[in-house]
Parts: sequence; structure tokens; C-alpha cells
Amino acid sequence: MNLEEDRAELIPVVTAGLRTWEDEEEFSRAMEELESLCEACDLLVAGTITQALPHPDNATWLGSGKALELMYLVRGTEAEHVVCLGNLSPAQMKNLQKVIEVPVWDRTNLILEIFSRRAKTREARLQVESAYLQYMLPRLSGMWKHLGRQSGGGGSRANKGIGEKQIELDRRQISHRINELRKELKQIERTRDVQRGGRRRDGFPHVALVGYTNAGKSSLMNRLLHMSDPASGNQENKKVFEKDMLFATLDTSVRKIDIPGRKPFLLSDTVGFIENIPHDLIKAFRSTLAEVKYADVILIVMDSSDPHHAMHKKVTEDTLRDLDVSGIPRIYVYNKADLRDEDLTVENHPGGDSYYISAHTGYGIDDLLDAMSGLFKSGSCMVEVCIPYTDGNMLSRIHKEGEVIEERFEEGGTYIRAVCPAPLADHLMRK
Ligand SMILES: Nc1nc2c(ncn2[C@@H]2O[C@H](COP(=O)(O)OP(=O)(O)OP(=O)(O)O)[C@@H](O)[C@H]2O)c(=O)[nH]1
Ligand SMILES: [Mg+2]
Repeated sequence: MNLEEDRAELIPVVTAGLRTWEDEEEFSRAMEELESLCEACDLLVAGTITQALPHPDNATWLGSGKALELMYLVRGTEAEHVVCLGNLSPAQMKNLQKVIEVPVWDRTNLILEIFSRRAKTREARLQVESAYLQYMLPRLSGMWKHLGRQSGGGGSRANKGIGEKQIELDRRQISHRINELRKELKQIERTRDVQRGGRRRDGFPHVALVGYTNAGKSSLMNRLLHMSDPASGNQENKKVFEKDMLFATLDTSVRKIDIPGRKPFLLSDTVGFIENIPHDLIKAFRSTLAEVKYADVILIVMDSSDPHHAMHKKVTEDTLRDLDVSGIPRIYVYNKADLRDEDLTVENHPGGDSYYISAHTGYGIDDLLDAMSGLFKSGSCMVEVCIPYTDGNMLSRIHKEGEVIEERFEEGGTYIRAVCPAPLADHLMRK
């Protein structure tokens, strides 16, 4: 690989960080992560500026003196953008842009840009577009303010300035597009539900890989595919993309893992999580993450060699809480054990067992598979059924033997989603 050539394609940027909180270590971690996000977006960090203030400056976010310093750094490094750690208001963005004379991106903007470059499937593309438009909506006024109010106030539509009219027009168009996208995504979700139903009827347990971005989820999937019986298909073709880069995976992939001597199961690889992920982005990816909601077992994968893995675990658990998957058994997987020198002592988790593994060397994988099989055998199997109102006995049996996650009264009967013991799950699935 020619590093010089590779670098030539990268766009130089300057990162700017505003520390308004006490914890300096946490701030450096967030700045380092911002640099990795830049790399994932083919941006080369040519300079960095930081400022400590009790509150962000209302006008220029960094304060006028620091903003000037930033302008000189931008000129000196020939940076094409400035990427800020934090979320700037439209006015702060506009004012800062005026001083430094290059576009300003905030962290959300950067993540959206990475997502839009990485999205491959139609669903992922639509999700990113929807998140981007939702990000744009409140920021429209910043874009049109230069047109100003060209006629007097009064509040009636006819009296509004060109800028305001344009904002309203854009806002309506964008809202319309967001609605269209929502409908289209719902349709895709329905198709996916049908596919999922088909997979459930195959009777394979379903395992979902979740975790902070770059933890090694895709690598673990590839390791398990590699261990799968070659007779069940060319496993090399089924490999998923793995890379030392944030947000390498954006689309959910489901693969059948069929390791000789073990019960076959389905495995989903999902989009990684990150701290302070924009709320609209999580919402946009909710349907992709639905794979997790229907899993029988969740593997929470962490990069145990990363000094911040405890924080990564917390972010993952918080995101899972939002997804409402508390009833599904989980296993904590401390990956990249090969990079650790010290003793590998397993931490205790109230929510599930934990294992050290290495997706690269295969260390600990057999133990992890045993633990997973244990959960399959104990039959913690998620089922979704509609029980006719006439079958009250079955409903009370599900309540007695299983753990009900969701219950809704529908026209044809009681829709119920529950974690059930294997015999009951089999019985329900045969119905
Ligand atoms: N040393 C070592 N590196 C690993 C191991 N597992 C994964 N990696 C590396 O970690 C990086 C990230 O791996 P991925 O599998 O792409 O991580 P991911 O969790 O899928 O990341 P996203 O898709 O971005 O969420 C890659 O460079 C892998 O080669 C491991 O067990 N040991
Ligand atoms: Mg991945």
C-alpha cells in the first residue's frame, strides 16, 4: 500500500473541541474518538484546537478570540472544513463559519456523512436520508437568514419576508419527503417481518450481535462462519465486512451458523453504537435494530483491549434499554483477548454471563458457544403469536411458563410476544 498516495486522497480538516465539563480525561477520549470518526469519513486531521469555557459562547461557540486562532490554524493547514465536538446551534455555526471562512460540521453532521457514504441497502439509504432531513429541519433558518425580512411584520403569510417564505416552503417539502420515507420504510419493515416469520418457522434459535462500533462484531460473525460446516455452503462468500474503522457495518446481515456437532442457529450482525448518537439516527435505524428485538440471545460484544470498554458497555446497555429488549437473555463478550497481557478475570454481570474471547485467534469461542447452547436448551426462545380469544387456557399457560414482553388485544385475538420454554415455544410455532 502506498501511504503517500492514500493520504493524497484524504481531505485536510481541523477539529475543534470545547470543554465545558470537568473531566479532562473524558474530554481527550471524546476528541480522540472525533479523530477516528474523521478518518472513517476520509478526512485527515491536520490540526486541533481546544477551548475550556464554563458555557459555549452564544455567538461563535468557541469565543471570539479562539475563533480567530482557529481561522489562522485553518489557513495554515489549508483545512477544507472544521469539525466540532459538540452540537452547535444554527446561529453559532453560521457565525463561526463567517470568521473561519470554511464550512463547519458538528459531530452529528459528521456521523450522518459517514452513514450516507456507508449505506448500501435501500433500507439503510432511506433511513439515513430520513435522519439527515430531520437534522436539517430545525437548521433551515440559518440557511436563509441572509434573505432577511423584506417586508413589514404583522404576522400574516402575505407579509412574510422572502427568507421566511423559502424556509416555510422548504420545511413543507422536507416534511413531505420525511412522510414519504416513513411510509416506504414501513413497507420494507413489513417485508422484513414476513422474512423473519419464515425464519422463525424454520425453528432455528436467533442470536444478535450488538455493541460499540469497532468492538469486533463482524469479525466474530466471520470467525463463526469460518467454523461452520463447509458443506452447508461456501462460507467465504457469506463473510461480512470487517475493518478497523468506526461504523464499518451499517446494514444488518443474518447468517446461518452450522458448526459440526452443534445446534445450528441464525446470527445477526448489526450497526455499532456510539456515545451521544443523535436521537433521530437511532430512531431511523430502529427497524434495522428490530432484529435484536426478536433475538433469543443477545451477545454484547466489547473490545476488552480498549481502556474505555466499560463506558462502551454502558452506552450499549443504554441503547438496548431504549430498544426494549430487557426480557432477552444476554451474554457479555469481551473480545480481543489476544491484545491483553494481564490475567483475564471475568467480570460479574447481574444481567448475564461473561466470556473473554478472541475473534482473531479463536480463544474462548468454544466456551461461548457452550453458553449459548445452554440458553437455547433452556429454551429461552422468543415467540410471537396471536392467541384466539377462545383459547384462554393457552394464554394463561404462556403467562405462567413464559415471560411476556408485549401483549396487545387485536381483532383476531391476543397478540403476545414472550420468552417461552422450548416445549411451549415448539407447540406455539407448530400451531
Ligand atoms: N487483535 C484483535 N483484533 C480484532 C479482534 N476482533 C476484531 N478485531 C479487529 O477490530 C477491528 C474492528 O472489527 P469489526 O469486526 O469490523 O468491528 P465491528 O464491531 O463489526 O465494528 P462496526 O461494524 O464498525 O460496528 C478490525 O480491525 C478487526 O480486525 C480480535 O479478537 N483481536
Ligand atoms: Mg461490523
